Amino acid sequence: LSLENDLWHAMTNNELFLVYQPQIDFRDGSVIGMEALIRWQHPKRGLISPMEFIPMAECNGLIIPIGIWVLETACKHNLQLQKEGLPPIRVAVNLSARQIGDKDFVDTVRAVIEATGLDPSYLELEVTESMVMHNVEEVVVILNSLNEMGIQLSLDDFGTGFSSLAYLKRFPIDRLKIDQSFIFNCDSDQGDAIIAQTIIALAHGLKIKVIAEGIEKQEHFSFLKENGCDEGQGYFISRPLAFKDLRELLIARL
Ligand code: G
Ligand code: G
Ligand code: MN
Ligand code: NA
Repeated sequence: LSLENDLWHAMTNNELFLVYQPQIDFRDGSVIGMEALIRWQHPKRGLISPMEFIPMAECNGLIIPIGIWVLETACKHNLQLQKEGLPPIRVAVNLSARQIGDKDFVDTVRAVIEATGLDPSYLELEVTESMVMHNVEEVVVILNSLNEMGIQLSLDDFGTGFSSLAYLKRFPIDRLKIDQSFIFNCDSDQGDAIIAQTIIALAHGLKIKVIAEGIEKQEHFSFLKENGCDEGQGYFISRPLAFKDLRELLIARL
């Protein structure tokens, strides 16, 4: 009867699926990446948000097999696009704390890369400040291994956690993701505008890329483009899409 019990069967029953939100390059508007976002189509309760079941999976350990499934599915889908001759793009996968903390994590990622055959530079892993600020020394070793494999790393929800800026230069991070809470009013609130501009300057000072999320309207888009943000995603550009719709969007943009 419980949702948690149902989650044990969700993967084997094919109730989990991924949607993909396109990410664009501000210089020319081209799609250069996509973020994989998990969904659960529950047979009785309908569509369930990851906000509801990911914390549950974190708690009972199911996040480990679910996380592997997400990684495999995202890599396979991305490779499928490349095999169809579409311009190669990255796929970003969200991680949770328990995955990074799993002693087999790096080996698992390596195995998925080898099994699928995706060029690791087209895989991006998203971590949050809170995930990496625990056990900094251990996390640095793990992130360095992933970086050496050629995988890209991004720091998600940047600006909302408690990160020590001193650690930023120790992590082999390729990209900061400006949290959407700073984007919503970046065109009207002076404080949010300054924060967004400062994160862009920080990233560029560190010689890494910066992507904005939660771009919902033209004003957000224009503000970020004018302020030198490298990349962006949000409903104004595209909602997260089923894989077949994402594929059609890419073909239509050829
Ligand atoms: O897509 P959106 O609503 O609804 O996602 C809600 C939250 O769930 C976000 O914090 C997002 O990072 C997280 N999330 C989405 N997909 C995954 C996933 O595959 N793994 C993990 N760990 N978190 C995810
Ligand atoms: O925590 P993370 O940044 O991974 O989660 C991204 C979340 O933001 C997902 O729930 C995704 O569906 C949602 N999202 C994507 N684009 C927009 C947007 O333009 N506006 C809002 N409000 N949410 C968005
Ligand atoms: Mn994310
Ligand atoms: Na985020």
